[in-house]
Amino acid sequence: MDNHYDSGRILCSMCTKPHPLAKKAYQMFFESNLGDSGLFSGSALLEKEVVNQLATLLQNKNAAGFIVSGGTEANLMALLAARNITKNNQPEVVLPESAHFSFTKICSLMNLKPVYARLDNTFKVIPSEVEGCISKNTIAIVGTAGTAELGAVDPIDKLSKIALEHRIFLHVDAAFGGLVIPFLPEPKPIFDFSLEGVKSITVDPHKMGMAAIPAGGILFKDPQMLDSVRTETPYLTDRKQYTFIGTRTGAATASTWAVFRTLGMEGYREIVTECIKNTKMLAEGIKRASLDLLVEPTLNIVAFKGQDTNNLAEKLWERGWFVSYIPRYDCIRIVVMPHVKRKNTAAFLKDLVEIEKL
Ligand code: 0PR
Repeated sequence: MDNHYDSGRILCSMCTKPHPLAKKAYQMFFESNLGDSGLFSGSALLEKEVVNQLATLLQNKNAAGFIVSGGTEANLMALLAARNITKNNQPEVVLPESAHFSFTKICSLMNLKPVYARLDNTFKVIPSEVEGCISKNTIAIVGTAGTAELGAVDPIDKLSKIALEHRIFLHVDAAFGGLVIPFLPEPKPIFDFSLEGVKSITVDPHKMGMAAIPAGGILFKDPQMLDSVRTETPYLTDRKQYTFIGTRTGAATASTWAVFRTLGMEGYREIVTECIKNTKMLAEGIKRASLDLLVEPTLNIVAFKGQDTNNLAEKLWERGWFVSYIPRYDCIRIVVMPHVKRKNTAAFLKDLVEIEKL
């Protein structure tokens, strides 16, 4: 009953078909448990190397972190660190209205009060609104580099300044954008550790990294920050654990390592360039069909509205196109992942025009 990315019809997913070598590496490391890393020191080394490569890509060779179960756990680790470092009895976190729903879960779990900052008409958070949301209880500010719904990139440079001025932890959720933005042509938004205020970044290999699930990534600017999320494990081969999940597969990390090694950063650039080209063609086709784009795409995500958008989404599903309908903006969202090829977007546009004519 499962759908497959190879059909080219999954237009609503931020995951994709893993690279062929991701599969091979996953199988080779099938038994590996990074929760007891002394037994699997090879896997632990691969994790270190992958984290170092991500750290270099995100402009801070000294950054430290882990390959975790996904963006949700990565964001959780960031806010846990921020909360533990800051120490406050009534902790609050300032989030853009567009923040991923994982933060709703995290706030509930950690008893954090979310304070939402408004967006501008390009769906990026407004820096002055963020500043206005700060109180004496704020333990962190979050910015998103590539929102799940529209691929918008918040003005992280401005958030960084605000965070420094108020001495508040800034976490960047680049779960999706972290492996897209570095490969865009200039001028591109700055969102990484080159901004002094950025203290942690989520970046997920199981999204645009083409690694096998579960491969999320969390990086901290300063390795000492990890002390704040350390748990003693008195009888394991390694006497401390940092990740929230205990027993965790080394296979997804091995798959990430293999894809990084095979594609290299140039390989990723080619894949992102192709996705962006395809995104632009799709966006042009949607405009030609007299439908309204919500916003010009920054990343490989297109969002548009029809006369009756919900109904249009249903018709597309009936024809086997898996698109997302986003109630908040009353729009259809398409994520142009590597499995979505030119021929698929062309066929999609043909069906879209036909449905609109009926
Ligand atoms: N932060 C951002 C910006 C995200 O886009 C996501 C997930 C997360 C955090 C959470 O990551 P995990 O789901 O890895 O914990 N973004 C996708 C979304 O919610 C996840 C997804 C992927 C959904 C594939 C559907 C799907 O088919 O849209």
